[in-house]
Amino acid sequence: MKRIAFSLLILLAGQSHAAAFQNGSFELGSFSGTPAFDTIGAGSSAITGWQVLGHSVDWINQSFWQSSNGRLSIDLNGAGFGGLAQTFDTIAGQRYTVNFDLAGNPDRQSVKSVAVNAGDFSQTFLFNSVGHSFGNMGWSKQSFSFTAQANQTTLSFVSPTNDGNTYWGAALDNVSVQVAPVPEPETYALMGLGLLGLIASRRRRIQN
Ligand SMILES: [Ca+2]
Repeated sequence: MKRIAFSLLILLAGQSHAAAFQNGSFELGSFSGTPAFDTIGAGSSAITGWQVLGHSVDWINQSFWQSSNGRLSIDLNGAGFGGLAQTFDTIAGQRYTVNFDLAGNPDRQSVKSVAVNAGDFSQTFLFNSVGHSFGNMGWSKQSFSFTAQANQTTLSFVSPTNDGNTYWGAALDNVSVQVAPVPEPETYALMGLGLLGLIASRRRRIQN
């Protein structure tokens, strides 16, 4: 009985600290709506669940430019190079898939870049805003997977400060995080074969 009560306590304690990934579409928070975008400075938590990094970001209403999901989206460069980060609960060693929609501020038609980090994953994504407009943003679907290194993971999207897009950055919307699908048995078989090959080549090297 005592053991059950203790287990329950652990379960409840775990739940009270739970911070699931949230607000991936940037619809929640204290958006003023006047004018058609808010410039949100570093350290602000106006956008529910997200921390603003770098200088600032613009939080943009669909009356200014087309969003990809819901009413609001992000220009990662506000009044300077900015970024967003969110920390959420993960299981160490578990693989997750992140999907997001990427575009770029068409007011300055150029290639936008965004450095994306989560767990063991780090990559710069590019979007060319040439030929796009506020009414035709050209939102593109992006996806990657990462392995959680701890029981919390920080997902960040940061504008590199050297791409010349100071006030006209990459645009972001519709971020989601899901547990990655388990690989098919065939994939495991291939991974096993690869591993056997590696062991064999090691053995050869040791013998030589
Ligand atoms: Ca949105």
